[in-house]
Amino acid sequence: MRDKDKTVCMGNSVQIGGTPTATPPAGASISGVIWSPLTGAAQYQANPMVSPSSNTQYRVVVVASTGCTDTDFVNVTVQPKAKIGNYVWRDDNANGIQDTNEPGIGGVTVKLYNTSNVEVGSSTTNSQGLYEFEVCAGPYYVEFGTVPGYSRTIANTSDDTKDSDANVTNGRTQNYTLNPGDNNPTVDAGYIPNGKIGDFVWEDKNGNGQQDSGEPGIPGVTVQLLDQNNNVIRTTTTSGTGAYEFDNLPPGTYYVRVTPPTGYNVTTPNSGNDSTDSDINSTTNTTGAINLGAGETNLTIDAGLLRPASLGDFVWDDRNGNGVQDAGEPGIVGVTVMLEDASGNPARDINNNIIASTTTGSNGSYQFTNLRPGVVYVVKFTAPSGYQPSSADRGGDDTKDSDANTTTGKTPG
Ligand SMILES: [Ca+2]
Ligand SMILES: [Ca+2]
Ligand SMILES: [Ca+2]
Ligand SMILES: [Ca+2]
Repeated sequence: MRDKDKTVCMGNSVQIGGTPTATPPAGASISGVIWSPLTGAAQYQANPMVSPSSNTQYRVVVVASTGCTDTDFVNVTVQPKAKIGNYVWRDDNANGIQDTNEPGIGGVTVKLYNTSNVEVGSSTTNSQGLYEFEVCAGPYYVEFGTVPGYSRTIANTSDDTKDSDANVTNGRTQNYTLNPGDNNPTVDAGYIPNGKIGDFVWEDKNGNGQQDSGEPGIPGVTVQLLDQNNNVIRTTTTSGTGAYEFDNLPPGTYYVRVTPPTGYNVTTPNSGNDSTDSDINSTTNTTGAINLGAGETNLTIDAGLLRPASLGDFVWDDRNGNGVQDAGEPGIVGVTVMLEDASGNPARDINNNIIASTTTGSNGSYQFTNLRPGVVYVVKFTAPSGYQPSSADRGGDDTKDSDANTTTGKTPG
């Protein structure tokens, strides 16, 4: 009756017996069964469950109502469990390989599934990063959980005994077929400490490209993080103090793009100390490539924005010749006013375009807008025929005096 023999995984139960096949003598019936070495009530059942800890031969005696007996045997073979493990580690150099000095990570959730996607075991790594499941033979896969502040490293790089086997996205491994008694300690997962990029968008009031004391942060500015393919992967806005941060970043190449709010332009980038300069290209509003290492915090990625300045305001008929705008002295219409730079060349605006000259309006007023803060502008007045500039900087009130040099017509006087 060898076909009644059974195989069972260590620790599991198996039913033995089947339907008793002994044929009782005519007119008799089977009155009972006695199994050994079972003890307790189960030994009188036709089909008891057994869970032997080693290979066991069970004997069954079938007793007929006439007192006749028949004896049979069932062999139960106990298969040892298989082991699968064993390591979760910190892949500091992000190469997907367990290198010397890269430590284990404790407390990581590890689950074992059968190939019907039923969870058959759950564990956490110990303080050395080790885990192990002991299971019956079969096909399985392992799922490694998430670790706050870490990303999974690349899987299946090379040497299976030293690589990571967890899919970067879902933490799952391939299927492994375990035979009785197998031990597979190659199922590992590496995690890379995440990094951080930040941190500041400010108004570069003096236009020097550096964060100077008294230059405020700009709140509510849109900041985007781009991956190495220039795809936007995150978007944030600056805080009330102009700060921003992208955290939990795996190592890699990134770009940061800032959208200047209406009325703002980008200041000159890479002007001096990197921790306090602006890193945004004024054409693309985007930084150069930022290569972020594993666990690296880079808070030097800042953006200085400029608000265009304006300049004016008045050409007047200084009737009493005292160089001061007195009551009753009218503006002069149609005076040509132009801006030059410090070298006497035509001045450029915040967008680097040459600024056209203007003429004073009906009340003698003029204004240049869209100027770049921090730049020296020289105002040049061309006196209409019959006029010449008053003496400059008289009367002690710059809001009411004349600023043009009497010979050149240029400021300062
Ligand atoms: Ca490594
Ligand atoms: Ca491996
Ligand atoms: Ca500045
Ligand atoms: Ca910088």
